[in-house]
Amino acid sequence: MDEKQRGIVIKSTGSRYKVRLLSGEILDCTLKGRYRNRKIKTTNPVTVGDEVSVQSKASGEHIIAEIADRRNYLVRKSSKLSKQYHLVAANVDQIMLVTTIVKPKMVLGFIDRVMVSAEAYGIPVILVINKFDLLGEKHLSKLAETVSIYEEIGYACIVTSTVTGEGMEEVKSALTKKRTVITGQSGVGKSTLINTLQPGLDIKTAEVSLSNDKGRHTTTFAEMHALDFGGEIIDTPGVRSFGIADFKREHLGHYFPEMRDLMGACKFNNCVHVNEPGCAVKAALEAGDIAPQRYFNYLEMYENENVEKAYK
Ligand SMILES: Nc1nc2c(ncn2[C@@H]2O[C@H](COP(=O)(O)OP(=O)(O)OP(=O)(O)O)[C@@H](O)[C@H]2O)c(=O)[nH]1
Ligand SMILES: [Mg+2]
Ligand SMILES: [Zn+2]
Repeated sequence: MDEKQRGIVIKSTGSRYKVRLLSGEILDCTLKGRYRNRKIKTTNPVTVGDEVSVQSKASGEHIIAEIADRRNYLVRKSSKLSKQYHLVAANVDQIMLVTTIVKPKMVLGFIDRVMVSAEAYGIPVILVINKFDLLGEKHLSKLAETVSIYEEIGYACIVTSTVTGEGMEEVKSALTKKRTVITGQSGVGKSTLINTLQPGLDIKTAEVSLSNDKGRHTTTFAEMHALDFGGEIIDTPGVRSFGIADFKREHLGHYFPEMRDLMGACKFNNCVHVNEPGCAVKAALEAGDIAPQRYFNYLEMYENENVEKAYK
């Protein structure tokens, strides 16, 4: 008789999936028939973090037979123009967003786009600014400004270096007993951070190319790794941002905590904080209580009716 066991997807490479059973055993699985997501159109039906049940055939084949409802998930557009989404990960407790001031250079608006998606899905974000060892005097004000903007509105920020070990204890305690998906542009050091936290994994990493200051998409598939100090982390390929499957620009202000806090204070209850008179958000901006660059990025996302900018 076929045996059915519950487990969690820890890697997906297109048509093959690695599933970790409750016992800890890891099985190589395929998917039963053509499985589709009911709620959103996605190019991949199953993603890392999915809870599944696996049928093991007498022949030795293992087949994913069911996928449990997701508590949350992150998507990105599968290509620049397509309306289809690619599931990045599911059932996570938090997002660790890794950025750098240099190598690669911080991309304007990148942090905010990821944070807006995370807010839309109700997933907490920890901001990590890596490669502290590379920062000279002239970069320190940018670092301080970034940390202060995001701490002010309630995000935890950790400054790290995998070279000097700066911030690594803080990262460890933020990850303990949680399932975290790590994200950020290619080359910021996501895989290196995981290798530093969990020696022995030996995840492949690669240098940021000198000519264009960009990473090379060294990680090509998302994969979940168990952490000895408790918790698990999902390494993902570099992205520019996530999407929101049912994005309505009228809701954008709800995804900026500092604007959400002012909800109800604007003269019009459907104020979108662009040109309306009596707007509390614009008043807060003028009073210096909202960071100009946050508001600028809000406008940019609002005007483009999209959170997800084309990424390379
Ligand atoms: N100087 C310095 N270099 C670092 C640090 N962390 C990582 N690196 C280097 O940055 C380069 C890119 O690191 P990866 O870990 O491959 O970057 P990634 O974010 O996983 O990139 P993708 O897999 O392409 O998304 C490697 O050469 C690392 O050695 C750091 O704190 N300081
Ligand atoms: Mg990587
Ligand atoms: Zn307003």
